[in-house]
Amino acid sequence: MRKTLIAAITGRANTGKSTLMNTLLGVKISIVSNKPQTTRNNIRGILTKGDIQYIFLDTPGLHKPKDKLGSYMMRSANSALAENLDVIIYVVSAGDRIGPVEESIMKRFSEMEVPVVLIVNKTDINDGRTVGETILQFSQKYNFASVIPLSAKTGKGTEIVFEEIDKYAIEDEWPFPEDFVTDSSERSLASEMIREKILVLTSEEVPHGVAVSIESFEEKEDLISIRAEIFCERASHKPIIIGKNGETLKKIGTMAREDMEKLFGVKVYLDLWVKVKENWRANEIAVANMGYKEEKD
Ligand SMILES: Nc1nc2c(ncn2[C@@H]2O[C@H](COP(=O)(O)OP(=O)(O)O)[C@@H](O)[C@H]2O)c(=O)[nH]1
Ligand SMILES: [Mg+2]
Repeated sequence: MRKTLIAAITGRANTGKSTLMNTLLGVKISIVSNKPQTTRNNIRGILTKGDIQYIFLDTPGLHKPKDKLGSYMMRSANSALAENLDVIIYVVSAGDRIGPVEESIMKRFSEMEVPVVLIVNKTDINDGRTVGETILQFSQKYNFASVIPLSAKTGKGTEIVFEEIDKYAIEDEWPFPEDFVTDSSERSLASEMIREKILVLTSEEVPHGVAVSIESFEEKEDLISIRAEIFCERASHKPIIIGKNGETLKKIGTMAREDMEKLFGVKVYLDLWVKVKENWRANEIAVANMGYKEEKD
């Protein structure tokens, strides 16, 4: 008997939602960085294990949007909660306090008829007391279906997530083939891998103003040849991304290529170009042109 389980992963920025999804899947499809607002789109991670096909929705962190890109991200995060979910996975970091973002999300949960599992993440860098206090605080505010302390980064405790969510799976045909890990296109995965390296290797406003566009993606027998353009929102950001003697751009390319080769299982040739598109994040049309637009069937 085949079952499916649709789970949205939600919570504020930087709590480890994408890390958790990658760990649960056993493969990295969603990018991770120590900067808030790394994830811009909802990303579906798919895992077929035993008789269950899990569909995890990784979402942008909930925050107060400051520009058109931020508004798009919040619409994505909110639309995930409007889907036909079997369970919600709410991720907080151990030590987090309940602020307005948490208040409003828990209020939203109370208006939905979906079980919510609370994940208290980052147990590897917090002591038991901090973890305990976080559990206590959040449990007093909302009646969670279960509470799981774990480390998404080390994987410790993550197997319990399956034990807790499996019971919400419903009898259904699997929507995706058994070996699918995501329904994101290879192009969009490639562009995300590049963006992740820029997030990791540059700082302050530079990475937040970056978008990556895949200009060509050619699959040859045992090689994928990719040409990508990196758009930054200020002329002054361009030399930062390129770096002294082109070293930063070279590093971005090498690291992104290694990730792609792991994910695609073939050699990748990557050609990167840096361009400037002033203030694109503030402009609705530019944001949509960068690929951040609502999916329409
Ligand atoms: N120490 C520790 N760091 C974590 C853990 N999970 C995520 N992180 C880090 O927290 C930061 C944000 O992670 P990310 O998955 O991008 O968070 P998201 O914004 O909620 O998707 C990154 O630097 C991760 O490496 C964890 O369990 N332990
Ligand atoms: Mg994320």
